[in-house]
Amino acid sequence: MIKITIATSNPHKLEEINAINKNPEIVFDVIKGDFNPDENGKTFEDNALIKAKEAAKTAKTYCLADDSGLCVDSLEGRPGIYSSRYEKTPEKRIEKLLNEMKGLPFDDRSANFTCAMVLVDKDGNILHRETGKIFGYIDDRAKGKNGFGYDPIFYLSEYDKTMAELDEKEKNKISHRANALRPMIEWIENTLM
Ligand code: ITT
Repeated sequence: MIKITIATSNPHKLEEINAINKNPEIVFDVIKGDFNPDENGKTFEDNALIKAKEAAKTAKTYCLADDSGLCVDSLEGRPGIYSSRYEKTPEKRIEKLLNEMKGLPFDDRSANFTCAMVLVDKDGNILHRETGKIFGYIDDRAKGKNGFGYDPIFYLSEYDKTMAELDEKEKNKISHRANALRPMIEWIENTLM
């Protein structure tokens, strides 16, 4: 069995990571106590590494960090790495983004969720990195109750639903997080087990 600490204060991430992982020999646990490192990197990858290294200082296990966000093409990639700091609450973040995009036609509403993952050893040395994406569009209003964050406005034309209207199983098959975690788990199975 291999124990991996998830370097996050966001309980949704642990839930989704546990749902995506199909290997019972890999056990994910969340970092204990307050966890709020200064995410002052310039990319998702930089910020994932900051979180993973910080977690390793106290966890003393393998640590996996997920830095993720929503990148809107017509806003030059914003909110991007600032997704969680765009406004104070998830509802206000959605409202701000919808206002910024008011009146833009469908073709100008393309976006992607990106998830950068980095795995470090107990001393904070980088072992492996993966990045996953999912492509969609920003809807003109919020729909659905599942998931978290910007899911209610992330529209997937192949389902004719927002990410928050998909059931959790479906989201965890196709999400940016799944697209990063699946190859990460494969690497762990092939290299550490
Ligand atoms: P940690 O830094 O402690 O992991 P966080 O929520 O602040 O928690 P990030 O810095 O990676 O995490 O910011 C990610 C933000 O991007 C998150 O708060 C959401 O607003 C958004 N986001 C990430 N993944 C998402 C998803 O699957 N669905 C909807 N929104 C997502």
